[in-house]
Amino acid sequence: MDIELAKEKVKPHLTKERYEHSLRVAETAKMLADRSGEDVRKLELAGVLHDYAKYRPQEELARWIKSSTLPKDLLAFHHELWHGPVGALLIEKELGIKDKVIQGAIRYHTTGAANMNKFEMIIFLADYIEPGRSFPGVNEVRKVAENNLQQACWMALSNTIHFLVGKGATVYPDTFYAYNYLTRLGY
Ligand code: DGI
Ligand code: FE
Ligand code: FE
Ligand code: FE
Repeated sequence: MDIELAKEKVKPHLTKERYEHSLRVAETAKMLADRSGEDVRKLELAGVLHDYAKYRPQEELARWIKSSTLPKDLLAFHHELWHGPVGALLIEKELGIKDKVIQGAIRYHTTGAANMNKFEMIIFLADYIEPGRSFPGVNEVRKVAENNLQQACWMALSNTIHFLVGKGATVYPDTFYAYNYLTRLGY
């Protein structure tokens, strides 16, 4: 799909702020792609599309999880985690985008996953470090992301786990798997 068409398709589903965030994620992903060898056009598309399902009603998101092959354990965790996996499904059903690489990156953009590929790491990180973000520690992640995607992902995952545990929230297993995987690699 052409990038301008993707923007048109996404826009009515998002708030103005969320749409602008999505454009910044796309730009940041392009920047991170520089020396990665990844397909820049595809990364831009994934960035534009990554929050496609963000504002679907909770009941609709839950229905898609129940009626698809998506993991049912998602339903026992915070509904904020549902828009990635469901978004990956809906861009195929509603927009006809069947690209498994784009779908994988959208699916895991919130939780992360063990053994993420470079494309998935770039979208995961772009969502975390786009210029509109101001999490504590985000500047350190921005700096590291310029040279080391795996280390930057490890930092983002570690920050998020600390943040969630700090407020007594649950942490989805994929977030731990992603963290553990990169920790074992030495990051
Ligand atoms: O959709 P966005 O707001 O752009 O960002 P996102 O899809 O990364 O959502 C992130 C939020 O999800 C963040 O505030 C933390 C929250 N969250 C809740 N449970 C978990 C979680 N994030 C991760 N990685 N793992 C969880 O288990
Ligand atoms: Fe998101
Ligand atoms: Fe994120
Ligand atoms: Fe996002």
